[in-house]
Amino acid sequence: MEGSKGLIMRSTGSWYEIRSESGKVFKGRLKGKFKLKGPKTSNPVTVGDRVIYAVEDEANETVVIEEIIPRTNYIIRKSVHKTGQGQLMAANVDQAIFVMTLKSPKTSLGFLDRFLVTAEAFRIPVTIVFNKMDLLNEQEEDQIFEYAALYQELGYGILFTSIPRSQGVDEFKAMFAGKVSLLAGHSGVGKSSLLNLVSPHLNIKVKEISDFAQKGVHTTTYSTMWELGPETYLIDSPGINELGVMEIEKEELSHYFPEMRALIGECKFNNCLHISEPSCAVLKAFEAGDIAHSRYLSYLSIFENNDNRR
Ligand SMILES: Nc1nc2c(ncn2[C@@H]2O[C@H](COP(=O)(O)OP(=O)(O)O)[C@@H](O)[C@H]2O)c(=O)[nH]1
Ligand SMILES: [Mg+2]
Ligand SMILES: [Zn+2]
Repeated sequence: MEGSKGLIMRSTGSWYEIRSESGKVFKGRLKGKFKLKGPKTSNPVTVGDRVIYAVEDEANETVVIEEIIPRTNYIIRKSVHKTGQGQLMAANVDQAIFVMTLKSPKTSLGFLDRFLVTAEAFRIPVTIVFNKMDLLNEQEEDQIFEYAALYQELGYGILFTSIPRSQGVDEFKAMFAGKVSLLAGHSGVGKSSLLNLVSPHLNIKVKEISDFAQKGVHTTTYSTMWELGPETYLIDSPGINELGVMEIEKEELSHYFPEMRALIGECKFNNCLHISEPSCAVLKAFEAGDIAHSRYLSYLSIFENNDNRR
């Protein structure tokens, strides 16, 4: 059993829950002299990490984590205690699914854009799910289609859903298969309801998934991973909705707006911030209507570090 491969499903700080390839769950700890290769963080291993472990105690089903398999990506957030170290929230995330609604409750484009910027920074593809389509009148529906066209053009996946109409529900279920996903969005948009359709037996456990959007409340939290099906996992991270407030360097910000990223090389100054510089390709595109007003506003808002989460 030496050198088996496993998946980290849960962490409590010093102990980890590791799923073997055959589906057995072990309790594991890090090897004493654990060599860290990744970023400097308060927790070296996180949910979603693929690891190599060795069985330590067969009877007690405990293992020792010997190695972390290189990550395809990871989510890190500034440490609660500002020790300069970040906290790893999750690793090897295949996709994020962002559920939003135009009303009951309203999700602002600013909140969406902040989430998208963070996802771009961590290289996580996003699908935007517009839920509660049944609540919209014709005008509001047109508004949603306009949003959808904008974000589709930017490269994001789009899905329209309504639970009472069973609209988009099969597509929603299919999105999860064979992937490690994050589910995000404001409280009340329908995440739990949609998730119940994907995996009814999880029902109660993940009821409060990603519903931690309370402003300013930072607690030490650990992510958990739920198995929805074969090779299909959902990361439940209390910090997901806080990702939108992650600090990003001003100089880097435009890299995380796909429509700006393509233009950056054309600005006169290579350190252009696209605010008021002369011969700025981004400003030119904005003035020509090639960059959406709402997107540029989000850029400015994040740039100024305004709290624009709602
Ligand atoms: N009209 C309508 N209501 C929905 C839909 N999806 C969810 N809801 C309702 O919205 C409320 C909040 O849903 P919930 O799943 O708890 O949202 P969460 O906070 O994102 O997990 C519940 O009363 C759901 O029944 C939908 O597509 N249409
Ligand atoms: Mg919920
Ligand atoms: Zn510029």
